[in-house]
This record gives sequence, C-alpha cells and structure tokens, in this order.
Amino acid sequence: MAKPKVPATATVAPKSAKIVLRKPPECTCSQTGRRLKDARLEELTGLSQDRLVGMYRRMCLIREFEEECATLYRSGRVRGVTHTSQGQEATVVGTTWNLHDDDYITSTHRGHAHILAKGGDEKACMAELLGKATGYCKGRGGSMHIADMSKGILGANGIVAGGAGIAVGSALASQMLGNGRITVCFIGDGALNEGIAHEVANMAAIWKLPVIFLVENNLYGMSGCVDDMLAVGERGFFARSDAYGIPGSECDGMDVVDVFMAVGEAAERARGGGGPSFVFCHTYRFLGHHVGDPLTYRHKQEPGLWKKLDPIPKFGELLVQQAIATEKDVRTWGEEARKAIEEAVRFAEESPEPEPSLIMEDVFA
Ligand SMILES: Cc1ncc(C[n+]2csc(CCOP(=O)(O)OP(=O)(O)O)c2C)c(N)n1
Ligand SMILES: [Mg+2]
Repeated sequence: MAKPKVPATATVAPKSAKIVLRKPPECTCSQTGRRLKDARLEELTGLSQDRLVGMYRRMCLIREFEEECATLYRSGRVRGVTHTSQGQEATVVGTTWNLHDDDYITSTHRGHAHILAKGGDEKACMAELLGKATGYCKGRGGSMHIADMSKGILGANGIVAGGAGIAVGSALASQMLGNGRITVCFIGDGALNEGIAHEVANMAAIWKLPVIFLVENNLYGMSGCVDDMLAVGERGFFARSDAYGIPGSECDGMDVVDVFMAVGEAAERARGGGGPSFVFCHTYRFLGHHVGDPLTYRHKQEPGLWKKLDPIPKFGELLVQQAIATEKDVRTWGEEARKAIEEAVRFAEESPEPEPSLIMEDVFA
C-alpha cells in the first residue's frame, strides 16, 4: 500500500497557499511616544530607574536564552520540539513588570520568556531543556512543562489554550480566598479560537475574576495567519472582547513601555475588583513556529521589516535618550546577559543525568 503523503512538518504551507507580506502596522496603536514627549520615563511609568534598567536586562537575558536554545537544538543537544520567542520580549516583560512576586501567570508552549520574566531561574530552565536532574522537572518535562509555584508560575503548557482554564481557576481561588493576587493568562492569537478560551472568558466575566488575558498576537498560529484564522479578522478582536463583556485594549507589543502601561490599567482593574480584561499585543516572532520550521507560509521579506522594530535596541536607545543609561551601560548589560546564559549552559551540561531508578518518583496517575 502506498504511504500517505504527509508534510515533513505540520508548518509546511500547501502549494496553493497565498503568501501575503504582512508589514508592521503603519499607524501604531502605541500611546507611549506621544506621552513621552512631555514626560520622563519614571513619571510616566511610576517605575524607578533600577526597575527600568531591570526591564532592559531581563529582555536581554530572555533573548540570549532563546538564541542559545535554538543553537542547542540545532546541534542535537536539546531534543523534542522547541518553540522560541525572539521578538516578543517586550510583550512579556512589559506585562510581568506589573506583577507582584505572589501574583500568578500561566504560560504556553512558547513559554521560556514567560518563566524568565516572572523571575524563573535560567539555570534550572536550561538544565530542564537538556534533560538534567537539576532541571525544573528533574529533566522529565522539557521546555513545555516548566512550573515554579514559589514564583507564581503555574506552568507552561503543550495544550494550546490549556493555560486559560488554569488561569481562571487560579483567579477564582484568589477571589474566594480574598488574597488580592491576580493572574495573567498568556494566550496566543491562535489559542483564542480554542473552545476552552470562550468558556473561561465567559466565566471570568460573569464572576468578575481578577484575570488578564494577555493576547500575544504574533500574527501566526503554526502556519495559519491570524487574519485567516480569526473569523472577525485581527481588527475585529474588540468584537470578541465586547461579546464576552470584558474590557479590551490593544498596545504595541514591540514597545515594552506601551505594554507596561496597557497591562497596568488591566492590573489595576483586576486588583480593584473590576474583573477581567483582554490586552491585545501586536508582536512578532522573528523565527519560525519551532526551531527548524521551513517557513514556507511567510513572505521572505517580512521578518526583516519587523526586525527593524526589535524591542531590545529600541528600549536601550530610549534609556540612553532619557539619560538613564549610557551606550556603554547598555552594551555591558547585553554582555552580562550573554555571560549569564553561558553560565546556565555550563551548569546544565555539568549537571547529572536523572537517576533511572527514580523513574516512578512524582508519578501520581
Ligand atoms: C489543543 C491543541 N491543539 C493543537 C495543538 C498544536 N499546536 C501547537 S502550537 C499551535 C499554534 C498556536 O498558535 P498561537 O496560539 O498563536 O501561539 P504561537 O505559537 O503563535 O505562540 C498549535 C495549533 C496543540 N498543541 N494543542
Ligand atoms: Mg500566534
């Protein structure tokens, strides 16, 4: 019997697919540039210079982690499938910088950045990717199963939109306990179309739960473009949030300050008993769906256009313009991030393999 023809990877576009060049939005929704004309960054954000610098350094750490992860995967040292998020750092860090240590996040299959941005440990993450006993899941879970309850990180998730159910459960628990903690649910543009996303958005709205649905609109869910996959189209997103009765806002996901401000409003609403919010961030993944994605569905010129908006140099320049840092500081912080990740790789590589006799440990079902 002839073998069925299957594509080498699920992200290969059919030959008939129309490839559209998706430019960054001409008229950006960012409010930050306008507001910054008359204000200092510290006044606008309420963040100290140290916290602003911390934002920049965390974005650098995440970028270096992801670059290293892709290298390790290509050399065969990380196995399985690896999803990286170069380009999305501002969306993630701008969000978590609004959170307290005891607030919660739920993550996705593209979760390294979420975990590191909520204070996760890069060494334990790297060791997990390399399957070592010192990893977050003792080397048994890999990148899509990292959680750290001590940091409010309720877990990465290989089930698209699976985190949404956990996030709403977490927000319900916080409401019942009256502990004042809020939960951010990171969710992709593609994941918005999963059944559970509709179900829990409705629950969050009727119970006024302290949860923020942070939509990372990176334009694609695997090879499917958001405009083809969202019946109301990318611009119709507000029709969706209105339909749930949940306030929605959008922001420039390539601008960490803009994200910080938009999520700040949503966090204030959640902390004040005002219930859930949707924040729709326009961002982009510079690489493919996973490392090794042949990218046949995306116009070749597209990443180059978006890379001009790279959130890391952009924020570095802003810190220099505002005299919060010198160009040398910015370079040094980048180098320090690289060294921290080199150190994490060294730690992971020198760590022991999991002990085979412990294979049944932590197995509950
Ligand atoms: C329930 C479920 N359906 C399908 C998949 C396969 N899958 C993995 S990632 C993905 C796309 C998700 O797209 P999006 O939510 O936009 O996240 P992004 O990859 O862009 O970060 C799909 C369909 C899955 N893992 N789980
Ligand atoms: Mg997506």
